[in-house]
Amino acid sequence: RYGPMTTPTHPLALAPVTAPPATVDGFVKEFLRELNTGQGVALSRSTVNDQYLALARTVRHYLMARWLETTRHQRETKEKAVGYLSAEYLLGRQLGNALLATDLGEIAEKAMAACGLDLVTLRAQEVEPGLGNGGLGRLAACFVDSLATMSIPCIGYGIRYEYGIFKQTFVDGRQVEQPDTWLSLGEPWGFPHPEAAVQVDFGGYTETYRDGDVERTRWVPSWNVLGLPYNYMVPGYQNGRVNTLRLWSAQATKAFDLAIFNAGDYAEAVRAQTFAENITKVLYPEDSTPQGKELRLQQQYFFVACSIRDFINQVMEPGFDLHDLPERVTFQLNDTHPVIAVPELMRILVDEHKWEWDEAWDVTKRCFAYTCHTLLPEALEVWPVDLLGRLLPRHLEIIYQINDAFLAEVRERFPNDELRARSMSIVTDYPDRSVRMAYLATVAGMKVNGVAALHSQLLADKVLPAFSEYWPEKFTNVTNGVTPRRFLRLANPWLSQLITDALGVGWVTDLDRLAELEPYAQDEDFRKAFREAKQTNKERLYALLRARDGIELSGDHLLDVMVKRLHEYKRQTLKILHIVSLYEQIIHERVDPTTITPRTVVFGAKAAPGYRLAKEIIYLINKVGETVNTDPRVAGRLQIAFPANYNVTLAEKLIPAADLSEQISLAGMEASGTGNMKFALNGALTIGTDDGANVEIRQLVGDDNFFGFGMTEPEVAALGASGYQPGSYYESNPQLKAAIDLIASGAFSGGDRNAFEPVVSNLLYHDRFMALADFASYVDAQAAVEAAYADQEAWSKMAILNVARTGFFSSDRSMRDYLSRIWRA
Ligand code: 73E
Repeated sequence: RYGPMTTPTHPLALAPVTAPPATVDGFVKEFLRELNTGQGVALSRSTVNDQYLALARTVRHYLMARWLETTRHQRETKEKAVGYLSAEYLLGRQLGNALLATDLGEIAEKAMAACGLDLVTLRAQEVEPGLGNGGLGRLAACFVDSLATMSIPCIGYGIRYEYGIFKQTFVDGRQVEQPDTWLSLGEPWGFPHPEAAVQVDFGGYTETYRDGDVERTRWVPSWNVLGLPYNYMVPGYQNGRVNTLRLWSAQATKAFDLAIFNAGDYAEAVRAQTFAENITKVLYPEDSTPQGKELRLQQQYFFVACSIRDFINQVMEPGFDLHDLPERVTFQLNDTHPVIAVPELMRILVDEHKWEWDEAWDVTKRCFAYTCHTLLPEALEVWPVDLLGRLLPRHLEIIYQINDAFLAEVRERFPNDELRARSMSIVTDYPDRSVRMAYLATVAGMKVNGVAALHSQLLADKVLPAFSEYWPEKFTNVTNGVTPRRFLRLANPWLSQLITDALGVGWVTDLDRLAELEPYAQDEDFRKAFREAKQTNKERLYALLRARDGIELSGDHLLDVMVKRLHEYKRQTLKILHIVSLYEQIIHERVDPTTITPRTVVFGAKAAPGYRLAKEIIYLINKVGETVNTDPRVAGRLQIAFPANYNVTLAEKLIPAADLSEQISLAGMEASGTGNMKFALNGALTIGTDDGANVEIRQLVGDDNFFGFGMTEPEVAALGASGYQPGSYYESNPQLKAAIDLIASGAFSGGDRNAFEPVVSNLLYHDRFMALADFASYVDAQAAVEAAYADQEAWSKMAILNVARTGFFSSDRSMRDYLSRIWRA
């Protein structure tokens, strides 16, 4: 279909590709050429979208030589690569990052101005690729950024969803989801490579056959689809390297529709086509709680089958021995979503390459490592055997065989301990016969890591205790990180300039150097400049919220921000209880309003569309906001903003403006958090529990520069074991009672006492995440925040120390840890 690959014969074709001249004139020329011959419009008749697309393609040209060179170098040196397997990449906008990576920001700005255009407006035209839900997907995006910046060979593999995370709107305070049509105005960053398409099989049955004197198994699938790869550039920061992110899109195969066509049923053939393409149609909008849907398993197998095949195709040159695969790649499994890759590689080696089982297992085990991102039991993926057998019958057999061999080993090491063997079985019978994907990943992976120190400890002790006892050296920690390019240098140009003035530019790729800011905390002029940068960020945010959401914020307030997915364990309810309590105290004249620190609270949160209680909590926040914001009794003291559709683009404006970062999950529930790191790096102080990476943030910045509160994980466990009674906290704490009573009174719902019944009764009678138990401690910590904020000089010192002491949370450091603890292990 595509014709054979040819060898170039013209001498010009053999010269390396070069970038256009990095001058304003050179840039203008490229831009106009893209606009005229690429987009097919004259500048005078072009729309902002035309201009954005032409600009994106222009910047692409400057990266292209580096990309081709990186790829060529990789092919020739055959260095070991990281194959990052992730069902989600929450990339955020690409243009700004590409301009930063090429250092073309100023040139582009001048070039656009020379054309009568505004770079900021063109950048705002980009629809961010929201191919992830939250932290897990954003982490993958930070990691590939860091690997490119550190010149480490990596290919990121994932799914090119046609619809990313839904667009959130509010109608009468309730969340309404709209499809995310990110591709509809044209998408200039993806390069389709139909010549590298891969066929993926599903369904059917298995059968045995004789091959000489060995009996073998083969899979006879009943349907298939085609995986079409799109390559995306992952530019390193000003280092000449561009790695590749390869996202797969499903298409119908010829084989699939031909039979039906031949039968003369045109309509059926078209239906079949739609069926195939459904696989990559939409991102599942569940964060932390996967729903065991068949289509989701199809997505998972689809992208890993494409990716494993693709990687093998790339290394399979004449003379390459597949036994050396572990010397060429580690496939890092980003949670259990790609774990079906394990039986897939086994199937390729045993069924297709006809290896012995043990030989294949030895290679497979050395190819994979597993990162776990959760502790919530309901988040641990489990696939019913029925479903697996129907969709992937051969893989199910292979999983059984892996399990049998593994359990035989366990029984040999621990004879007469059947309970232990059963507790470690990959296949469970309760409540239904199903496969525990985390167990499969643990058995197959050479390493298993959690994402923060506390999380890795709890993972080993509580989620996988039998395994960590069995293979203590297999378990390790890599604390998450965030890319300083996007979340400091790009998102916060004013603070970045301050840091650069103090330290030079090296910090962008060496974030430990932020430690050198420490003495500046004592410098009055620096503190003043720091506060001015924060103020500028607040004004930028208020202008954006006015234009984007029609939200009017005013005043010189403490900016208190809680942005993250809406989930009970993250406890947005605790935050709203605190707000309601402040409000209640003012309107009932329990406090003198002039003694309260003026505060603006900003929420950002999407709820999974099927998560009922989470949506009720959104409704409550919006209704409390409506009431508080229009009540003259609290005017100038308290205001609430809940801009809809929190995403990476909004985060980049919100985080740099924040004074206070809310990280208030119940201890032992948030695996790590990464927003917490972004806020601290941007000079917000944290009010937080001893959970996830908060623990490490607090250790690094010091107790004096952190507002800690709440139960510790062992205290949570003890309270749970003793029988938690939320009602007793309500009864015994008048402030808490008054807040809950005010919500239940209809004060925020025009007198309707039932409006918040689901939230209120959940808190009073269930409160799985113990918000009521931590309420008193939270209120005390908030009082400490107010006291500290009253002394602006002291607050600035604390904020600067937060910046200076959190360089550890660069995702570059996370990558060094993966390299030393896992990928070279
Ligand atoms: O604590 C975060 C963590 O910072 C955790 O909840 C999140 O991963 C972040 C990065 O390590 C996470 N997401 C999911 N599980 N853990 C998840 C589960 C199923 C579907 C989508 C996302």
